Amino acid sequence: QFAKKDDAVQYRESAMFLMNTHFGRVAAMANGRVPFDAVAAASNAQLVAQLAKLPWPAFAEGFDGGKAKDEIWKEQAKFKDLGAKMEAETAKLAEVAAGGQLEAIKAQVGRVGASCKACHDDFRKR
Ligand code: ASC
Repeated sequence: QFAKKDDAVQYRESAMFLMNTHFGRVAAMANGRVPFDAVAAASNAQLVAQLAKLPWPAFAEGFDGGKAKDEIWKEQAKFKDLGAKMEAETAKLAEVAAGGQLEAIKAQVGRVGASCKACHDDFRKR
């Protein structure tokens, strides 16, 4: 899938950049920074959930670089578990956002953010 290491790094960074962009749109509504728009929240949350599936092949053995800590490849079980949790929380966000209830979206935005942070705390260089 990746011709060279740099392609894998660029791919996963691109996927996470897009996740940040679309999650940010939902989070802005959850935080009250922009008015709640249920259709926009649902479509952006759906994108986040789809994008969350993308980064993993780009973290295969040998694709060190970017802000990735070596711990990713030394603590594979933990990394995969945190990644799977993030994916599950984003899937839940898409489901909740489809329901259109702002209070539920707020709660789930918090869980998604915490799942991003949990992995970054241990596996992303500062
Ligand atoms: C984002 C982003 C993260 C998370 C995290 C939440 O938009 O890029 O890594 O939210 O900051 O705590």
